[in-house]
Amino acid sequence: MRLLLASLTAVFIAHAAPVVSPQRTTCTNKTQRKAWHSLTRNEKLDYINAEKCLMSTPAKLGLSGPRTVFDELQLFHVMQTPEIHFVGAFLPYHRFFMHAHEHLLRTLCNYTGAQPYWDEALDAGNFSASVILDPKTGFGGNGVGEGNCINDGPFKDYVNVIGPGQANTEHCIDRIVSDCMSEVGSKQIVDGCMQMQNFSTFWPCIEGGPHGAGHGGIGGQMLNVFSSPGDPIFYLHHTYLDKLWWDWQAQDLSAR
Ligand SMILES: *[C@@H]1O[C@H](CO)[C@@H](O)[C@H](O)[C@H]1NC(C)=O
Ligand SMILES: *[C@@H]1O[C@H](CO)[C@@H](O)[C@H](O)[C@H]1NC(C)=O
Ligand SMILES: *[C@@H]1O[C@H](CO)[C@@H](O)[C@H](O)[C@H]1NC(C)=O
Ligand SMILES: *[C@@H]1O[C@H](CO)[C@@H](O)[C@H](O)[C@H]1NC(C)=O
Ligand SMILES: [Cu+2]
Repeated sequence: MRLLLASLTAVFIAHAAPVVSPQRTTCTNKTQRKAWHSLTRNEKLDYINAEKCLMSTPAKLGLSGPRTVFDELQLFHVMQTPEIHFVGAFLPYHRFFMHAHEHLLRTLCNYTGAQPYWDEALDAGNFSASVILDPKTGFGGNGVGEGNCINDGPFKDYVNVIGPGQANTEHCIDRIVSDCMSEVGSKQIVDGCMQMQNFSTFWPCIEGGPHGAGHGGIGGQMLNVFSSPGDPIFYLHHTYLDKLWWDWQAQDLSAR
C-alpha cells in the first residue's frame, strides 16, 4: 500500500510538474517590505500618494456603503471582525488582508514599492514623537477638538463613510494618541513573544501585546476593533505584526 501510494505520488508529481513549474519560475522580482523609518522621503511620498489614489478610486463591488476601494477594504474588515480576532486565524487573516491592500496599491495605483511597516518597538512609550505622525512625510498627527479629527497631513480631508464600528456614517479620521498605551509595544515584550515555542501561545502574545499597543497608542478609530482600517496607519501596523510573525516563523521554518 505504501509503495502504491509512493508510486502514485511520483506519477502525480511527474504529471503535475510541467503545470506547476512555470508558475514557480515567474516570481523573479521579489519585493521587499521595509520599515517606514528607513524609507527615503520619495519612497514615503510614493506610498502616501498611492494610498490617496486608493482613496479616490471608485468602489468596484456594488456593496452598500463604500465609495472607494479603500472603503471596500475597510468594510470587509468590519464584516469579518467576529471571525478574525481572538482566534488562531487572527494572524493568517491579517497577512492576507495586508497582501490584498499591497496588491491593490500596485495594480490600481501604479505603486511599484512594497507595503511598508511601522517598527513600533522603536516608538513604544513615545508614539506622539514618532516620524509616522509627520504632517508631510507621514500620516499626520494627533486628533484635535471635540471630534478628535486629525487636522494636518495628507489624509486630513478624507471622509470615512464606513464606521465607527458597524455603523456607516460620514466622519473624519480621528485619533487620540496615548503614549501610555503604546508602552506594551516595547522591544522587551516583543522579545518575550519571540520566545514562545508554539503558535497557540505566540499569537495571543502578539494580539494582546504589540497588536493592542498599536491600536491603543494611536486611538480613535484605530482603537475600534471593527472599523480600524479607516485610518491608513492600520496597514503599517498590521504589516509590522505580520513581520513579527514572519520573524518567529523564520526561527524554525519547517515547523512553523
Ligand atoms: C524586474 O525588475 C527590473 C528592475 O526594476 C525590471 O527591469 C524588470 O523588467 C523586472 N522583471 C520582471 C519579470 O518583472
Ligand atoms: C497607471 O499607469 C497607466 C499606464 O501608464 C496609466 O494609464 C494609468 O492612468 C495610471 N493609473 C493611475 C491611477 O495613475
Ligand atoms: C520622545 O521623543 C522625543 C523626540 O525624540 C524626545 O524629545 C522626548 O524626550 C521623548 N519623550 C520621552 C518621554 O521619552
Ligand atoms: C507546545 O506544544 C506541545 C504539544 O502540544 C506541548 O507539549 C508543549 O508543552 C508546548 N510548549 C509550550 C512552550 O507551550
Ligand atoms: Cu483586525
